[in-house]
Amino acid sequence: MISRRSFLAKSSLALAGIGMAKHGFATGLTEIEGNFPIVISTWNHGLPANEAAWKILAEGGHSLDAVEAGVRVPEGDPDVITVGKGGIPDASGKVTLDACIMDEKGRAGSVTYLQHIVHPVSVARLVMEKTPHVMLSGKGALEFALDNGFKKEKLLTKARKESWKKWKKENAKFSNKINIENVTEDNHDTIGMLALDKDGRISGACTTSGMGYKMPGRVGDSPIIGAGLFVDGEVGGATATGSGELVMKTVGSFLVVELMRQGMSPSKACEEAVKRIARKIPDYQNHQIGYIALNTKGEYGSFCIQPGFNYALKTNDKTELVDAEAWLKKL
Ligand code: SD4
Repeated sequence: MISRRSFLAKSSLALAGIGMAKHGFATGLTEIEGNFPIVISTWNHGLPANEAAWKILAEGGHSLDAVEAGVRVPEGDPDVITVGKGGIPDASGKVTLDACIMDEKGRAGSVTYLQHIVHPVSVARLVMEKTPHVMLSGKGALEFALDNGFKKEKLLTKARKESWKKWKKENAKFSNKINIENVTEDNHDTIGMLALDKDGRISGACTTSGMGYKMPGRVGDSPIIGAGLFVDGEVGGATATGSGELVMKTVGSFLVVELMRQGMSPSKACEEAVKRIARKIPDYQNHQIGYIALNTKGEYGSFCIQPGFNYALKTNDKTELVDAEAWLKKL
C-alpha cells in the first residue's frame, strides 16, 4: 500500500532548509526520504478535493493552504449532502456546520454549530490566525465570520429540505432524539484531509454538517482537535469520519497520532484506534468509524469498523480511491 519516493533536496535545501530547520527536519545537505507531496482525504468526494489541494502542493505551496483549498470543494458543492452548502440539517431543519484545521506547528482553529456560512473551514483558519482562541461556536462564530467578510447564505438546499420533511414525517415519534436507524452510510461523509507538502510540512482539515438529523445543539467530533483531527509536525496526522460520539469518547485522532509516535505504521495505528472503540463501546457494531492517517514520511493508511469506507489518495504517480480494511470483516 505504501509507495515511497526518495528525493534529494540538495540545492533546493537552500530554500527548503529554512523551513525544515523551523519544523525539526534535518538541515544542510541531507537526503530526505519520503513520499511527498501527498494528500489523502475521506470518501469519494475526496477525489475532487484532492485535485484542488494538489494544485497548491504541486507548485510547492504549504500543506495548510492545500487542505483548506481541498475541503472547500465539497463544502461548496450543493450535491454533497454531508458537508457545507448541501449539508443535511439537524432534527429541527437547521444546517449547522462543524470544522477545524491544524498545521505542522500545532496551530489549530475550529468552529462549531456555525450556521449560514458555506466555508466553515476558512472561518476555522481565521480563528487560528486572528484570535488567541482555538474554537468559536454558534452565534459568536457567525459574528466573527461576518465581521471578517464572510457572506451569510441560506444553506438548506431544496433537496435537503424535502428529505428532511420526509424524515420528520417518518420519525415523528423520535422527535429531536438521534435515531440510530438514521445513521446510515449517507450520514457518514465528513471530509477529513491530510497533506504533506514538498518541504515535509503536514496539515489537516476536517469539515462536516455532522450527523444527519442530529439533536439541535449537537456538536460532533469533527471540529474537536484530538477527536476529529490531530496533527503533530514531528509525527503525522489523523482524521476521522463516522459517528462522532465514539471518536470523542476515545479521542480518536490524537490516539492514532500517539500510536504512530510509538512506532506504529499509519494503518496499524488506525486499526488500534478502531479496536479501542470496539473494546470500550458496547454498541459499536451499529456505527461506522473510518480513520485515515499520514506520517511525516508520507506513509499512509486507514481502518474502519464496517466495510464500505474508502479514501482518496493523490501522489505524484497515483490518483485513486482506496478501500479501507474493516474490523467487522476481520472478526
Ligand atoms: C459527526 N463525524 O458529526 C461526524 C459525522 C461524519 O461522515 O463523520 N460523517 O459525528
